[in-house]
Amino acid sequence: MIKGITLVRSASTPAVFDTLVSFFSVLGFEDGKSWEDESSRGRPFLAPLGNLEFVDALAPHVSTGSHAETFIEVTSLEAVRQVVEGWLAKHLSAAEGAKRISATAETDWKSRVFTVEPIPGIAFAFWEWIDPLVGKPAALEGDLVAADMKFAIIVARWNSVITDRLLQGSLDCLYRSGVRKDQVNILRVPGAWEIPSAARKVAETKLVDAVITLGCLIRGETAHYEAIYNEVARGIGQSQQATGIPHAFGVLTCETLEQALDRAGLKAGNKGFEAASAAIEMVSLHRKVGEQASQKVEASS
Ligand code: DLZ
Repeated sequence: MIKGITLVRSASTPAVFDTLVSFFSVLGFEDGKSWEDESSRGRPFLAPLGNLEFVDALAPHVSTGSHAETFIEVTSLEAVRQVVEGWLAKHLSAAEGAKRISATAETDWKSRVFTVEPIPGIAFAFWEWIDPLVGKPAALEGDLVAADMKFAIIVARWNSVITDRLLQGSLDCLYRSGVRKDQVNILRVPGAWEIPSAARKVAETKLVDAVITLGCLIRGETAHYEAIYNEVARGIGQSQQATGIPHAFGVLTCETLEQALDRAGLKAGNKGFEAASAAIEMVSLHRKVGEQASQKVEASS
């Protein structure tokens, strides 16, 4: 039944309102729907989680000097601090800015916190758990560090105006994640139909950590669209199962060329980038599962 919590804070003047809006706008909150009527205006800032917390006796102890009523939990306190310092430097003198932000301090509830007063007397506390896994269900997750990974990219020539863009997206993702050119083997095949065979051949060599498959089928222009699509998807899946090497699926299935363009970097992201990112994550996850298994074996022997 309960859906969300809105804490309404009235700003004492329009200038205070504008300052608070300016400050919160740089912090990465999701924008809510602004509203305005004859006598007032509002600007919501949305957070993924919220809770209303009553405290008996003392408020959470924060040894930072300012008394904050609003505590904002973050996942990268140092990065948030940099953004806050940037905002202070832009709006205040260095001496005044330094007075408005506290040092980052450890709390007695296993967290780190700093407070900041974008308006004198209105303090916000930003904090993060020292152990980033607190409150999360224990789960293994791959990360996106790929400096020591090798990839094959299988790219179909058919609809190359699309698949070339997917390839650029994949390479962009790999290079930004630390992969060097010599760690990427690009294989071109005639059309999507040929992707599974090439994917399997290269995966069987075991010389790559993952295979990224890129192609584009357009329903209106593809005879036996369903038959081709099903076989391509099945073949890529089978190659992944049979070889144990992660295969990322970047084969677009679109109604029109326009839709394909949107998914190849125009309006709806670049599916080549997403496929490469999924490939990196899966290689990382495979490695972590392997490490976990060998630690368990060591522990039991
Ligand atoms: C033949 C064909 C058709 C009609 N459409 C597509 C398509 O939309 N996308 C694609 O990647 N390939 C297409 N092809 C080519 C087949 O995938 C295959 O390359 C040829 O049938 C040769 O085996």
